[in-house]
Amino acid sequence: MIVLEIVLVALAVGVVWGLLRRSRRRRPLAVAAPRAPMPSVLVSDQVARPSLEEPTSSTLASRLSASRGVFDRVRSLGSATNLLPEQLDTVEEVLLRSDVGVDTTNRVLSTLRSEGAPQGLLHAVRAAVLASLSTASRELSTSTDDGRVAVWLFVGVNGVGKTTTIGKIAHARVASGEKIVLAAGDTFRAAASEQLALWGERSGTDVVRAHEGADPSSVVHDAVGRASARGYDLVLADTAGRNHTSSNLLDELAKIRRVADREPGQVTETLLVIDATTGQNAITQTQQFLAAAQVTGIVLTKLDGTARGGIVVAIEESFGVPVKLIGTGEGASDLIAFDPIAFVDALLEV
Ligand SMILES: Nc1nc2c(ncn2[C@@H]2O[C@H](COP(=O)(O)OP(=O)(O)O)[C@@H](O)[C@H]2O)c(=O)[nH]1
Ligand SMILES: [Mg+2]
Repeated sequence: MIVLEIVLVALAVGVVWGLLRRSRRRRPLAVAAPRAPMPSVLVSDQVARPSLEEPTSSTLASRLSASRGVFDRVRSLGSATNLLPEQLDTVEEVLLRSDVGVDTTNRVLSTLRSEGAPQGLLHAVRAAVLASLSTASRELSTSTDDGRVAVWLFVGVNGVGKTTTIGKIAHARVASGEKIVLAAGDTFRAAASEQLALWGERSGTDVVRAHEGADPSSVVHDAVGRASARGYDLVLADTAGRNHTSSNLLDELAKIRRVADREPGQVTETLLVIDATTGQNAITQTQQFLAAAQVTGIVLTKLDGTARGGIVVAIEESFGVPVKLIGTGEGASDLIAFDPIAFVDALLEV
């Protein structure tokens, strides 16, 4: 009897133990689902170095699709060689809508009238637009006197894309082995230097920054000192762009430039950044800055978001300052050297 009782108790204990184990084994399974997305990996990835790779296989033509769309009607005239008045009207309307400006439009039309279109209208428009673009060098210079550090200053009104452009350039140049320092010279808002610091972190670039309201010239001065001490190649200096009609801003830019150009620094480029979506307003901004800032080249941003791509032509024809870079998106690799032929073909090629 006692043996039987012991066996029964042992069996009961075994069953209860088994059930407990099963339920214990099940419990973690039950809670595993909500715990699975715990973002420990994501968090450490973000902190370390988020990937800058984007799936950008799109062509220039597709990036410029809105501007390209404006030229659809010219493209459809294609190989017409006998110029009818209504065809010239179409060309005129399309050129004006694309924002190449009145002067360029008139010149293209008079070229068409005088020379005709022996190889077809599209070919003639392409040649005339290309002839309106600058023949000045579009190289970005880093060549300095011995022992000095090249500085590129980025100027332009608020929101045009200065900080983003600096981030993109840092990304590309660091990837090709250059050593760069970013100077957070927009001290107007703390968020501006944080934005630059983020780009610095993403591309693995040193950033010199100061507190909100600090003297931007001293930030640039410190960045040049740091680059010089470490034997770096280039300083990319951000600036504030609050208001292009404010003479204070232009005075401040002149001061930053003086400081940046003092040994061991040497300003080799002053790049005016312009937002292509502002169309003819861009022309007014260009005028203001050219007068004050010794601009050596233009960066035209946001060409992906506008049908007014012709503004490139208007700017170059009006001012003779070459567009050196164009922005075609918000990603790190959406900045390319401006190539007139590739650009005009992206708009006009069938
Ligand atoms: N679509 C598009 N957006 C851009 C481009 N360049 C800059 N941006 C955006 O424009 C906004 C302002 O840029 P930011 O660099 O802060 O301008 P900043 O005030 O001149 O420094 C940001 O949202 C950028 O992502 C571009 O080429 N294409
Ligand atoms: Mg900025």
